Amino acid sequence: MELQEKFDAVIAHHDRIEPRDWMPDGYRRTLIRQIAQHAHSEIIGMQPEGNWIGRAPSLRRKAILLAKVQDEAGHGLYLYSACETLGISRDELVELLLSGKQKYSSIFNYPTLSYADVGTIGWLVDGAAICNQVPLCRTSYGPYGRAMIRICKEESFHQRQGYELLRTMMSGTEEQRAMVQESVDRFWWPSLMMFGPPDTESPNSAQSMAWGIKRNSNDELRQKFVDMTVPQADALGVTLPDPALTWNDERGHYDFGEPDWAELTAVIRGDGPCNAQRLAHRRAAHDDGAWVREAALAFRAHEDGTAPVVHDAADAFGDRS
Ligand code: BYC
Repeated sequence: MELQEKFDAVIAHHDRIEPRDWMPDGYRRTLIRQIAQHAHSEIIGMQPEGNWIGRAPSLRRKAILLAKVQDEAGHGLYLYSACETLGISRDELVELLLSGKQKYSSIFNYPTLSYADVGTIGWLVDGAAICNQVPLCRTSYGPYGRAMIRICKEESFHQRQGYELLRTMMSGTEEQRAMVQESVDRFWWPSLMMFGPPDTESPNSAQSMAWGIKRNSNDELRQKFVDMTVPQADALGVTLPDPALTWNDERGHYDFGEPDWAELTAVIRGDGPCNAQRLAHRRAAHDDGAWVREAALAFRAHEDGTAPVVHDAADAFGDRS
C-alpha cells in the first residue's frame, strides 16, 4: 500500500520512476511492450532505407544515408538497453521480435520503390516520429525519457535531410518532381497510421496516459503532425493525397480524411506488403551475426578469466613445438 502510494505520488508530480523503484506489474509490462516495440521498429526501420545505400545517386547522398541508417541502429540499441533495466534480457527481446510475438511499427512494412522514398521517409516518417517522440522525452520512466532526448535530436536532423532531398528533387526535372509526388502519395496515409488506431479504438492509451508513459493521445499527435506538415507540403510544392484536407478556422486545425483503419489492422496482423520479407531478412541477419556474438562472449570470458587463456594460434591448436 505504501509502495503504491509512493509510486502514485511520483506520477502525480510528473517526476520519474527509476529502475530500482517499486512499480506495479502492469506499468512494467506496458513499458517493456512499448519500449521493446519501439526498439524493434528502429532496427527493422533500417531495412527500407538500407535498400538504397548501394544505389545512392551521389557520394554525398550515400554518406548521408549511411549515417542515418547507422543512427537508427544506435536508437534501437539505446532503447533495448532502456528496456533491459526493467528486468528482461536482450536475448528475450530479440526472440520476441524474431518469433513475431512483439510488433514493430506498421510503416516499415511498405516498400521503398524509388530514391524519392528516402526523402519522403525522412520528411514524413521521421516527421511523424518526432511528433510522437518529443512528448516521450517527458515520459514517467527515467531510462526511456533520457534515451528519447538523444533520439529526438537525431530524428530532427533526419527529418531535415529528407526535406532537403525532396526540395532538391522538386527543383529538378519534371520527372524528378513526379517521383516525389508519387512517393508522397504512397507514404502519406501509412504515415498517419504510425500514430496508432483512433483514440476510441486504442485499448492501451487511457492507462498509459494515466501512468504518464504516453503524454498525448494517438489522435492528438496525429492532428499535430497534419498541422505541422501541410505548410511544409505547400512550401515543397507537393499535393497531399487527401481531398478532405482543409483549414478549419473554428477548430484552429486542419480537418483531414479518415485513414483506412482496416489496412492498419491488416499490416499490424502481419499482412502488409513487406511483413514477411522484413522478418525473414532480420532472422537471416541475426543468424549471420551468430559468430560475432560468440566471439564477443568468448572474449569477455577470456577477460574475466573464466575461459582458458589462448595466447596465440599455436596454443589454440595445442602445438607449441
Ligand atoms: N504499428 O492501444 P494502442 C521510427 C499496436 S520508429 C504497429 O494505441 P499504444 C523510425 C499497439 O502496439 C517508430 N503496431 O497502443 C525508425 C497495440 O498492440 P499491443 C516507432 C501498432 O502502445 C527508423 C495495438 O496496436 N515509434 O520512428 O498505446 C527510421 C493497439 O494500439 C501501431 C514508436 O514505437 C503501429 N503504427 O500506442 C525512421 C513510438 N499502432 O502492443 C523512423 C513509441 C498501434 O497491445 N510507441 N499498434 O499488442 C508509441 O508511442 C505507442 O506504442 C503507439 C501505439 C502510439 C505506437
